[in-house]
Amino acid sequence: MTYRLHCFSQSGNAFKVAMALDLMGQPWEPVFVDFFAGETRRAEWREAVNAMGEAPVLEDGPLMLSQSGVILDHLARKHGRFGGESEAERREVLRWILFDNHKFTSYLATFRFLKCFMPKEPDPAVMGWLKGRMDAALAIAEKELAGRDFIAGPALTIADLSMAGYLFYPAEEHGYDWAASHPAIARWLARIAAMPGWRGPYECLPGARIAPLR
Ligand SMILES: N[C@@H](CCC(=O)N[C@@H](CS)C(=O)NCC(=O)O)C(=O)O
Repeated sequence: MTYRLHCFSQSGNAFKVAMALDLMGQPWEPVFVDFFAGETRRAEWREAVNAMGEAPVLEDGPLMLSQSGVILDHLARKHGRFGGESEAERREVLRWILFDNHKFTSYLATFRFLKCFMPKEPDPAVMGWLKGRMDAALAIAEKELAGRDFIAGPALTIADLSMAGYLFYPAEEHGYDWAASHPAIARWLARIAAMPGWRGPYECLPGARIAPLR
């Protein structure tokens, strides 16, 4: 069975799921979501694909799954990969995925979107505030990863894929040179990228790459 992933190349949330499928060796095909043409805001798309108006959505046969954390958990359980080995590890995985969705991806993705893809010049006060929140969340990850190889335990889990999703985009998009500013994060990203089957976001997701506006 081939999974169908509704996605587009700029979506780090979709990239989290694409990475999981690739690293699990699962066949999948992309279904392009024309996000920048407003597809996720259309009533028909919300009716047919996701009432929350968000990518990614994973089709697993009759199942239509949304929220990258739910999709990652579904895949980890179904294929017995990257979900943590014990109850304690599984709790850690969930803990970091929740942290990622609230404090990590949320600020990074919003900052990058306003910087790169928003035609209107963003408010510098908003960007400064987002940068502060991003730096605080990154400092937490940097401290944790200085002491171990993966974020939720001794081995790669879906929590790593969730946290790392947006960090794999080019420096010109998010503005960080990881090796210079966050060396433990840089080493962790290299560890993930060395996993068999790994591809970058602009290699595996559909839709033209857009040059950052600023
Ligand atoms: N928590 C969600 C976030 C999904 C999300 O924000 N997706 C973006 C694209 S990366 C989106 O479709 N946003 C539409 C919108 O906010 O209107 C997840 O992890 O899947």
